Amino acid sequence: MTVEIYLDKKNCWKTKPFILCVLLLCSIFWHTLRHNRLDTNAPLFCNFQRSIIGINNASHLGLLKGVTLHRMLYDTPNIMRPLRIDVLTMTPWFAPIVWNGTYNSDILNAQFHQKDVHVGLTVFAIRKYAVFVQTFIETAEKFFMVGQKVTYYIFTDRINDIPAFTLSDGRKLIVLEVPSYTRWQDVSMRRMEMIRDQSRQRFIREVDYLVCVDVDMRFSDEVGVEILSGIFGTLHPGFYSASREQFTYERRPQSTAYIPTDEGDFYYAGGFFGGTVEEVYRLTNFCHNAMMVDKEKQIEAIWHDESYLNKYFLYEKPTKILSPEYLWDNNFQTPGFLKRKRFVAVPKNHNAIRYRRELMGVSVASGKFHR
Ligand code: 4GW
Ligand code: MN
Repeated sequence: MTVEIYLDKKNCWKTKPFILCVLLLCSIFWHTLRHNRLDTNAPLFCNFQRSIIGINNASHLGLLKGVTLHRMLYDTPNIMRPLRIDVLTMTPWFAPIVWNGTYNSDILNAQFHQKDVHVGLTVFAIRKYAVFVQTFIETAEKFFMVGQKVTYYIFTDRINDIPAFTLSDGRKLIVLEVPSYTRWQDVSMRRMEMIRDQSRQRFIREVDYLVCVDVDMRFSDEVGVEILSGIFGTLHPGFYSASREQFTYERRPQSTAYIPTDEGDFYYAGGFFGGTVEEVYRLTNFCHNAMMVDKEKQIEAIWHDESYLNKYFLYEKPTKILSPEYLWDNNFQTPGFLKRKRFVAVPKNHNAIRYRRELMGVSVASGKFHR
């Protein structure tokens, strides 16, 4: 069937504005697709190459660069010799668990360099937690994603307390001013909402992967691209040997974070998760919405954002899991299988650094590590 468009010269002035309108609408639609791919209702597109517009369309294949092959020298993998026999290195859903000795950084770095990957590291420093920023950034410069493109995003209500840093090449730091909350539980939980909002507004245009961590920490060994994957979580250092009934999941069925005692894989830590911007958006959007549903019902999950994170990971399984090497606390005795401590809790004087007791929703400030 052919469609003929007949333009009557006399009435042409009537159709022209119509065509212009259609063109304008098309261009607005196109622009929205490109820049607002994280709209809650919009479909999510694969964003591995930011340089390429994010719609799966055969015409984009033509924009892909040709493949260049690089020779690499390293020890051959041996089928008869597993790299670790003392710990679980693969989940039943085929997600690797990252331990020292299970991967080759040279291979991984080469792969990620070829893809020109850009990593965002988000951290919150609200109120007195601003004091942790200096050590956090200084140690990250030594150990976090060395040689990769990195942007630090510091969310704070105290922009004047964030010191200036000299950063290595390819790295930058962005301070995002955010409100503080009266209750400390909200300070911790609202991180989900703020990461979600910035994913949509900023991160999706600026980075490929996000790594979201606590600030009261120091890097003390390498944390590199081996952690990156679609969506990853970290084994909590207090629960790697616990049974599923012992995990401190939310156990009240009224809460959206509820997990029954006959379910659960691992107990994941709230202080270290990440993935592609799209996947982190999905996770943080879920957690924030679940918290809001609970807030309406005047219920709050036992371990706040960590409980909602554990609920999400139970049904949306992480594609990679970081061992406790990536989130350690020296209050625990070092087990024999722990070969490296890459990211370690900075001891804090709870009375000096945390909210005053009368401001807290619970009677005593108890760290999540000491239950
Ligand atoms: C009790 O008074 C508080 S204050 C508990 C958390 C507080 C807090 C947390 C804060 O005042 N300011 C702040 O920026 N945070 C952020 O939330 C900060 O990034 C911190 O690392 C994260 C989680 O809190 P946390 O490190 O104290 O939690 P745990 O004990 O599980 O490491
Ligand atoms: Mn912490």
